[in-house]
Amino acid sequence: MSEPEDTSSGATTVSDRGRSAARPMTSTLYGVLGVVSAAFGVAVGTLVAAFTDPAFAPIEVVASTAVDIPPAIVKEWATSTFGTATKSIVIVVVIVAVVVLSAWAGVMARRRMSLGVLMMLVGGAAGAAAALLRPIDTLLAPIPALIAGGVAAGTLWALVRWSVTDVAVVPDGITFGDVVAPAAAVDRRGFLLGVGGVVLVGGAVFASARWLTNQASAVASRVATVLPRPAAPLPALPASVQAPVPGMTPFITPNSDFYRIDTAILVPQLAAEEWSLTIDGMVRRPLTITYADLLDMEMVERDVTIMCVSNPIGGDLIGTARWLGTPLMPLLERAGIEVGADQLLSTSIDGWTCSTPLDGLAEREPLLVVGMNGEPLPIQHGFPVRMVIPGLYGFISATKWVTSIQVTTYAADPAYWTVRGWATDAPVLTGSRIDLPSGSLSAGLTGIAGIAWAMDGDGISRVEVSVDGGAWQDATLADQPTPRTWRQWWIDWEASSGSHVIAVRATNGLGEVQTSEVQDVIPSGATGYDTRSVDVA
Ligand SMILES: Nc1nc2c(c(=O)[nH]1)N[C@H]1C(S)=C(S)[C@@H](COP(=O)(O)O)O[C@H]1N2
Ligand SMILES: [Mo]
Repeated sequence: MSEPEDTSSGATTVSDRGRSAARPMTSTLYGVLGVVSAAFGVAVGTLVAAFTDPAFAPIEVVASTAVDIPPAIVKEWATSTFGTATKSIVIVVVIVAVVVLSAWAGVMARRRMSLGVLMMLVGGAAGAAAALLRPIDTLLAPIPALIAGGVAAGTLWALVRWSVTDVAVVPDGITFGDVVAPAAAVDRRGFLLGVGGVVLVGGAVFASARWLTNQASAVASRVATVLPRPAAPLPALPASVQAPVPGMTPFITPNSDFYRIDTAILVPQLAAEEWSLTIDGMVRRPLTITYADLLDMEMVERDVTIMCVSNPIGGDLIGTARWLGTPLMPLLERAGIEVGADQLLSTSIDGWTCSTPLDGLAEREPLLVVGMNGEPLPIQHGFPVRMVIPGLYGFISATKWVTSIQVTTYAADPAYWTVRGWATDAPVLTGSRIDLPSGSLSAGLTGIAGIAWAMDGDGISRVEVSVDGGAWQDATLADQPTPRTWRQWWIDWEASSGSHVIAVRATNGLGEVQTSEVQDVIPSGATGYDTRSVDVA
């Protein structure tokens, strides 16, 4: 197939077209290919190391050995000069060395492909040698560096093949008509697609490696965490908190069944040793504490029910746990809140923000929590540290993976959900839910049972049930260890065959009856009675 002739100018020739399209494949471009190939190899090696031991990642392992090799005197000088930054500085030096050497390998590939490829392999072997010098002797140690070298060599070979085409090149300064020897020219498409593709895939590979490594360290850190005992441990809960109806929801929600709500696509992975919390903003003495500092503070246990504002009527975005943590108020007092502030803006490691009203905060006894039902916080519930504030919906109180608390104003710093139309002041509304009966039912005596809550209304004082629109009857209340947890209730019911509708309503400790007015979850929580239709056989 012949290309369509450009007829706009009689002077245009095929050589002219070649002249304008072809650029020489310069040493610089070869250098770029070398660097891109090496970076890709390092990314793959780092991912491989993430599955074995992140300490064997190619850059890490060379830097670690480099730190160990110099005589003590140099090391001492470096540490006193750079302090704890020594390791990071060595890592930067190693990265610079890899860039320079791989650019050189790329340039060598211009002369002879095998030379560039060989240099990449030698680089990998050097990394492997550094790995073998590590005190941890396992044959897995050199593997990431060897793979990195192999991948870099293969990538260089492929990239050069895609980037180079054998078109005659007219070097600058030579006018048309001179005799030009064919030389390597850039295949622009091949070069850009090749480099672009490798950079994209390499970036994704490296990001996955980093994520896996952090995950491993958060998991390891959680396993290694030993929680302190509270000064005054809570007694075990009496059986009387549980409604004695078979199949009833457990009073304490097991961690594995606890609802999870957050905006995180990947659950943040934060090791306790890497965690710190800063309290600043409108305070007289900003402060930062570490996990060890936190564990040294007064530890208390509290049974608290937390709930999501998005919980629909009858929904299950509510759960009760025995939390272990330290009271937040003493820390805020230490920082010294200035007049004029009206909210705490807490931020998680992944940048989610949460507004908590300062008004009435102290009475709620807010906690910085480290333990949940006798274990370190599960990672998805906020390990290493989260907030729990009784009586406020989670979106304005329960920041997981919390790393910063800024004392500020609503006007200055609106939070994540505030700018999306949700309320700033959202105490938990008194509510109730029917849990039983569930599933198929045959006529006879059975139990109706459920939960009711008023964490912001001094607990539950009464629960009433109505069947088929009949009179409200008082349900029996299970014990409630504190007004800050839900309360279970039950009632006997002689079920006759046919269809029935059950409704429930609760009264809080202040004597206020739950509202029957139906309202959606946005902006400050759903209202209305929970009802359940049952078919009795
Ligand atoms: N970092 C972070 N913390 C967060 C959220 C979030 O999106 N990110 N969501 C909040 C909301 S809306 C609720 S209801 C609770 C839920 O806590 P849980 O997942 O432990 O049940 O966490 C709160 N803490
Ligand atoms: Mo929520």
